[in-house]
Amino acid sequence: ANTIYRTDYTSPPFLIDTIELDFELEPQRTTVINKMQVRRNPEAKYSPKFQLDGEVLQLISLHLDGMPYKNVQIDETGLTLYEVPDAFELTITSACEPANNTSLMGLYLSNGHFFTQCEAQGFRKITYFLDRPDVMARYTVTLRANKTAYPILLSNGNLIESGDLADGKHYAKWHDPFAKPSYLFALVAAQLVALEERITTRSGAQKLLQVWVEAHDLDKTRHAMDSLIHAIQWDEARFGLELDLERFMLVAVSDFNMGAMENKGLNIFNTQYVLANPQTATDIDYTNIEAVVGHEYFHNWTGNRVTCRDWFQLSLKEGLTVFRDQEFSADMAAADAVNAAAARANQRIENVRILQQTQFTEDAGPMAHPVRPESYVEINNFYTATVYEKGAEVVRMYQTLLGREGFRQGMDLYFQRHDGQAVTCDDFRQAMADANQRDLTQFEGWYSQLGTPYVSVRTRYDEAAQTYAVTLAQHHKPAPNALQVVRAPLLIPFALGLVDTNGQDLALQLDNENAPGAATRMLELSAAEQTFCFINVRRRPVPSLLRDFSAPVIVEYDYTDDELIFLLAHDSDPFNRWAAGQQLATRTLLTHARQAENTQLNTHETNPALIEAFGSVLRNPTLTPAFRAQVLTLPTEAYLAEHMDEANPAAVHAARQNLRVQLANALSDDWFAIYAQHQTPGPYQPTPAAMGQRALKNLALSYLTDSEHTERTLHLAQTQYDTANNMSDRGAALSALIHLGGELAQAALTDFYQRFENEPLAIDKWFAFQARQTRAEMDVINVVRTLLRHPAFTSKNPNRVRALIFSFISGNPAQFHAPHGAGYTLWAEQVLALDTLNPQLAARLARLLERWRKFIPPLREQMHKALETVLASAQSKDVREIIHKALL
Ligand code: HT7
Ligand code: ZN
Repeated sequence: ANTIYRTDYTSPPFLIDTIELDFELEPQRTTVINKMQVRRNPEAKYSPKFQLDGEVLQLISLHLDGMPYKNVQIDETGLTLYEVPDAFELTITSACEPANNTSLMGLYLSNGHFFTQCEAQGFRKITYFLDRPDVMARYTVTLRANKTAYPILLSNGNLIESGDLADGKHYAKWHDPFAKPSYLFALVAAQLVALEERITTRSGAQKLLQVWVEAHDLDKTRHAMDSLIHAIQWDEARFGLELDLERFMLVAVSDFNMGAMENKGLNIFNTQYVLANPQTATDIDYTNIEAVVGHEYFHNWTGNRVTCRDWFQLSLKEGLTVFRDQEFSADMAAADAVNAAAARANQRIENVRILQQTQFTEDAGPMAHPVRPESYVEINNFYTATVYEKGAEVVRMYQTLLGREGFRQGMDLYFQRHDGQAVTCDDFRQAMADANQRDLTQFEGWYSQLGTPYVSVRTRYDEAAQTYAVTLAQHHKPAPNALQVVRAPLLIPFALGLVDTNGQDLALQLDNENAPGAATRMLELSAAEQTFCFINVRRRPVPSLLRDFSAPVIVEYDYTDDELIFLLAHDSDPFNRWAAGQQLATRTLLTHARQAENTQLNTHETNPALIEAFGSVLRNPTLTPAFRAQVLTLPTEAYLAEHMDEANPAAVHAARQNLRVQLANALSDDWFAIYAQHQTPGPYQPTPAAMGQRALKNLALSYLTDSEHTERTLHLAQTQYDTANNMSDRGAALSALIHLGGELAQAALTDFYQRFENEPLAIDKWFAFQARQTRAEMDVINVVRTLLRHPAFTSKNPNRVRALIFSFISGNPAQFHAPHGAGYTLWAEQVLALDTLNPQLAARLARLLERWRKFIPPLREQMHKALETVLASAQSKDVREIIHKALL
């Protein structure tokens, strides 16, 4: 298949200033009349031909300046027009088949209603166009459809006309005043109702906000609306950015490949990221909705007003917008919290946990790529943790280096320079540099180099001189598959503190300074190796390294267990306190995993120091419940397997389960006490404080299911299941019952299904709970196979596929990687089944085996066979690109 290279970029030879679209919406065959004003791009190389993108379209007619035009060639990628004038009007009539579109890209049906998804290249499945982000046009869209079946007709921008037509049809005409790339086009034709609010923005303008959903979901829209209002206010306050349209709409759709889409003025959301009431949504759902609603809204400026020149620049909008949504969530949590710093730290821990689990793994595997990739076969495969999560860390580093004020000035200059343009990551970096009069040339490496950088740290205390020298050296591990060899030192902001033996931070003074300064120092590592010498250090301190995770790197430093325990107890930086606990647990777990591999794991062997350190955190009333829950949550099995030389999921599971049992039994009095103390009586509240209480209480319940107090725990779980007034508690209780097994578990599963039969998002949870169960005596692969035949399972709904299949493969590694290899057969079957139905989703599933080389030989060999099986039959370029790279 064709590989597209970043360095091959050329400006579009033609520009399209306006486009008028006229849709005759019919499920089987929708007709689209597309009238465009086209002109040569004065800044591009002359091209004798005009090529338009178009896929799976039936061309009906083509007119140039009102006359039929015949000098055209058509193939499966689009149209080529020859000998066109310098400026002209082109009218193309074509048809597409929404009812047969299972890819969920372009125009498709979900629950019988029309929706679109155009990013990245779906618009070409709707009509012929220059489907690339640097062609920005003004859209006027007329929708015609049957009024009874599709009473609501929506598109981008402002409604300018609507009315009835003959034959029971009606129409609506929309105009978007802002020029936009085709990937931001959207339409919806459906039977929906809306929650509405009117707000006044900072400049005094009136805006209409709508959250459109199916009628039975109207009671689940309040939280999304509140999140939208908060996002609008936050962007005004933090970045001076106002909503620029008269109305802003969110629409929920059940069949959707990703989380949501930022179409101009008409954001379309996976129902999972809009719908919430206490009965159906967990605390995590509430948190995610706030983040995703914020994320899509923030794209209105970072992505829509200033967009990407080409898809290699995807992180320009995604990294920046993830950073913005992370800051929004942190500010929202801090605003509501008694301890704002703790609330922020909690957010940071959550973000970094995801980065380390997903992006670090990606960056060490065959799909490793820079934040600004160099090439792709299928762009949909590059909506990755690297582009999003590492991209957000890269943006965060500007703020870390330049300060909040400096970062804001950089943002202001970026909008001043580039509003209405399609630009590059370099343009963003230049705005940051110029606004702060700082040379950021070296910072380019963060965009162009793949792989997670390592920073190894050496320290030397000189008692006589009372100095403490910290040497930082940056290096990379060899890139997988020799993907990239050229490396230059990066500019790494490295936050450091020195903790005195009494647990207090030292005021830091470098050898070239006159007086001591703050307790945390932002060192700038710009060379391969640098030494920083601190003076007036009276005792040997314990270094607190990379505070608040100031850069997306892996720190190598030989802490003793005692030092980690000390930091866990005393570090003033909550992030590093958590990180110390995780490092301590990881160390113990990896040692035990190695023992388990050799069947030497003594299940009675304890690590008393670790248990005592965790117990102290658990009992410490000065720490927030949310933070205690973070510390007591052990690293995932996937994370641990990634840290073995050769991943052995069974050994990791045995080790982790063993430590859970130890923590459960040794601290059982504490867990029972915590469980009793952290109840949240009264109506459900999705506040950070209440969420923290539930997180810790439900963690206690989960540990207790692994304790020897089975009967007592069973009683707690059953009572919680029966009396819960919210999904967090009911879900946690169900999961506890499943873990304990037996008839009560079966009864609870049946009850849960009946209770939520008409709530697809809750039924997704029902599938996921079963797929993730880890009871040793359960053959979960057979549970999954049985569930695949359940009437409520369908491969056409991505949420259902993710709930059952993805949850099993990523959430249950020990069972998925069972030695008989049946998990891999299931994987191959499902990838191939999805390959023709929904290539984008199939490729995401395919990626779950890309790290096959990392595993122990018997598993590796079976995975290899499964990959070969898929390679032999896969059709889509999406899946083929993944398998091909995995096998390289
Ligand atoms: N910008 C969007 C990315 C996206 C997408 C969304 C839905 C379906 C397919 C998609 N392909 C790409 C989502 C975002 O980052 O905000
Ligand atoms: Zn985004």
